[in-house]
Amino acid sequence: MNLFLLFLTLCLAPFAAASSDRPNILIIIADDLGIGDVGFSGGRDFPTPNIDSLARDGATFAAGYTTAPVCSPSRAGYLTGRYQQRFGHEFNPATGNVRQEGLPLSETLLPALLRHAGYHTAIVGKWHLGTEPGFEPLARGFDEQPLGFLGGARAYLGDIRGPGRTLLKDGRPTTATGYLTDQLGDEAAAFIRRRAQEKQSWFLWMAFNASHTPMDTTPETLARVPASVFAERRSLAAMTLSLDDNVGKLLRTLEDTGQAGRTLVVFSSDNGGAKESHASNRHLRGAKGSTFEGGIRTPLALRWPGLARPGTLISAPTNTLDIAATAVAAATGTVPENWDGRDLAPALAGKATPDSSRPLFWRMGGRWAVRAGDWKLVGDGASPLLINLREDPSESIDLSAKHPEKRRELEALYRVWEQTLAPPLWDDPQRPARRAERTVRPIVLTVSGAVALAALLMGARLLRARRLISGDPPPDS
Ligand SMILES: [Ca+2]
Repeated sequence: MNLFLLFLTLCLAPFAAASSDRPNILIIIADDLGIGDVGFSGGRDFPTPNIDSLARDGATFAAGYTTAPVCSPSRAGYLTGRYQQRFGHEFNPATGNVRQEGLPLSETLLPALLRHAGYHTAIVGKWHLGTEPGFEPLARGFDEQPLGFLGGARAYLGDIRGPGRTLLKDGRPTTATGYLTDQLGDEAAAFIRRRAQEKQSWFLWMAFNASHTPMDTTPETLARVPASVFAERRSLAAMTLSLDDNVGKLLRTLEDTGQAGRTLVVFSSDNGGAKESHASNRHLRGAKGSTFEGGIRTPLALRWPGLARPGTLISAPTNTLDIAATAVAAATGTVPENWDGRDLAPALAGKATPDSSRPLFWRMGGRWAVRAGDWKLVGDGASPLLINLREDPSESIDLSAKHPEKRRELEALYRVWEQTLAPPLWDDPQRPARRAERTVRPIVLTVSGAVALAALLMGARLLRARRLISGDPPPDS
């Protein structure tokens, strides 16, 4: 136990015996969904009534953000309440069947803090924060793992096994019995039912891998996709219908067991919608992997009976670090000093107005951004762009020349923040591909280059086709 936890244990000892006066906390995190894939944040082409009910019965965030445009660093930030670059977790871990260390052991995670505050803690679903001994969920503050896997991607059909992919129950291999999203939902619902018998408050990190690739669906959900959804997006729609069904399963279980009124429920994605899965970021520029809005904005809703009135709208830019801070404050009454988020409870209760000008930051290698108020400086290409998001939500007009003082101001904010960060602990596993993207363009100008590129693309298509046939998921991302 590190010194911080020891200190916390001593401080929170009086609360540990009975925590039923504090809300249960259910954090639902979806994978690679954009704001156009969920009804409450503007999705229109297929219904998500259960997810939308959280927004209707609670609060929505007009500018909800993740802290990274890809899976693992986003989750590292969410679960530590700190910008993940502060401890070097800037990139995804290595891709494929590689065992790798993950979220540094120096960091104390939200479940560990909640457990020390007397909560019973559980994880269902995707981890993606390390597969080596000592880095798994049960070593990082979770009391139980009803069902999950350690990697960043996994097939939804079939009993696929391998490092990061084998389904686990409390760290031990177990069997896939059906469509993965349904099996995860069933195990989470069973957990909620079990905990209804106990006085102790609980925390569940419900990490669906839907709707990350591979785009596995069932005939039943595909048949429910409206005819108007275009062909390439139908698998994403079916997977998201299943996700919504299973969110509904959890919400009904809360109702049926009398726990809905004392459970804080949050829904978000882990990064913006992915192009390859035909997710939708609506009018936003960019997609998963980018620090333009399409890579970092998320549908974000929170239901907190007795605190947030139905239909509450928070306009101030808000990120998942704030959600983590709100959760830990709900359980312990305070937010750790070294956390970056703010407790949203006063704003949700209508007792305070969040500071809209507070700067938010992003960095993933050469891709970075800072937002303060309506202004954003984004470096995701050759030259940083100065954007006014109120006037230009699609980030198409660079105002650097028109407002050089604003550009200097944002750049200075960013540089100061960057001084507080640690060097990345590992390299970007996607970097060789990105380097290839950059170097391949001039080759297209020559005949031999065109032939080489065609061969490369054909090889990639064949590899992808083989993966789809074999049910082998693509590299973690
Ligand atoms: Ca993701």
